Amino acid sequence: MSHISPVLWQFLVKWMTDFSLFPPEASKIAPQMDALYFFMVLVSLIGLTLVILLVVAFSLLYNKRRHPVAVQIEGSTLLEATWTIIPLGLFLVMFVWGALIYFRVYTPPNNAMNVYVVGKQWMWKAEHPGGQHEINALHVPINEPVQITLISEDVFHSFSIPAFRVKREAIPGRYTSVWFEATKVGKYHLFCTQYCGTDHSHMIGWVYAMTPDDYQKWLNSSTSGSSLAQNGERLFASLSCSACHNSRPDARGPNLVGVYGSKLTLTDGSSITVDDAYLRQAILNPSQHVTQGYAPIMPTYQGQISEEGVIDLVQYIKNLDTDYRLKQTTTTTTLLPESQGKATSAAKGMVKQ
Ligand code: HEC
Ligand SMILES: [Cu+2]
Repeated sequence: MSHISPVLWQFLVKWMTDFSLFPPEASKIAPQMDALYFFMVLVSLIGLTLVILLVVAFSLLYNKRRHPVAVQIEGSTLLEATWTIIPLGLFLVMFVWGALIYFRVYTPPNNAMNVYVVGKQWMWKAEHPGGQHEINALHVPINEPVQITLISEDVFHSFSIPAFRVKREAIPGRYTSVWFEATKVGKYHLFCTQYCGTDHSHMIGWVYAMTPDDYQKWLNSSTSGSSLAQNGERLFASLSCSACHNSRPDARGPNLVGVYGSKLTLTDGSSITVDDAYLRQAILNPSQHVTQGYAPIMPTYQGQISEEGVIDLVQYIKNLDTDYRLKQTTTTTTLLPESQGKATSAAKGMVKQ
């Protein structure tokens, strides 16, 4: 849209930003979304003007003084076809345009970095893969696609960053995701836009869009000492997952190396691609989908692991197909003296693969 009149566009955007009627355009999708929005406003304004003009014109042209006796007018096919086809065309343009943007917003690119965000009465907790945690704040690099994997610990929340034009529900018991690519360094509002209880209005925070260099510095300065995957590895040992999931020939559970992204065949013959949501489900509700060739002996961990813990486990299992294992084993097994034996045997089992 901006090519129509750059000056007018600049003026509009600046005016609206300064008057806080409109959030800044700070992501790649924002100008595209706004173009559609302004198109719709424009079409509505034209329609409104047309209707008002006709009302005024007709009430002057056909008032009682000029036409004391009403004349019955039969329909006009041409007229009716015109006022049907033109609006239909306009609405179809909006529909197709909107659908294209919708698919773009909700389909993260494969190379997107992932940040987990957990909503809870009444705060947003963000977790970066490196283990950096933050509350009611989210640091992201600019010019890089960022995927947010969302979940709620209690009720429905809605994760919204107006400056990026993204919004997605955080649902208890299910991962949802949204993605954006920030384009401008700055500090932007983060909201919960779903009424979620007494302190809903306090469920707000800030998004800090930084240059990749600054983001890297921030990552280094806020590290908690271990990555999500490392936390997950410790949980994997302390919850005795490794008792069944190892690569020993007599293992009672499947080997989880490389399971992420693979296609599993289930006992009912259907097949399923393993993603974050599937891993979460497999841990908390194992009897729902049982992998073919295995007995349904895995206990449920519902209520025993927090959402953050599940995220750690998911991140650990996701990374089992990389050389992460080899690099981390030594550091991690020394961190948890009480379950060192278990951790080491798990590590041995996994590394062999
Ligand atoms: C008593 C043994 C046992 C324990 C303990 C156990 N599992 Fe399992 N797990 C299994 C079996 C058997 C399957 C395959 C059958 C099924 O899908 O339920 C499985 C399936 C899975 C799957 C689905 C992937 C696949 O290849 O089928 C995941 C993910 C998983 N387990 C993770 C875990 C995690 C994480 C823990 C610890 C919190 C854990 N398991 C504890 C036995 C176990
Ligand atoms: Cu909320």
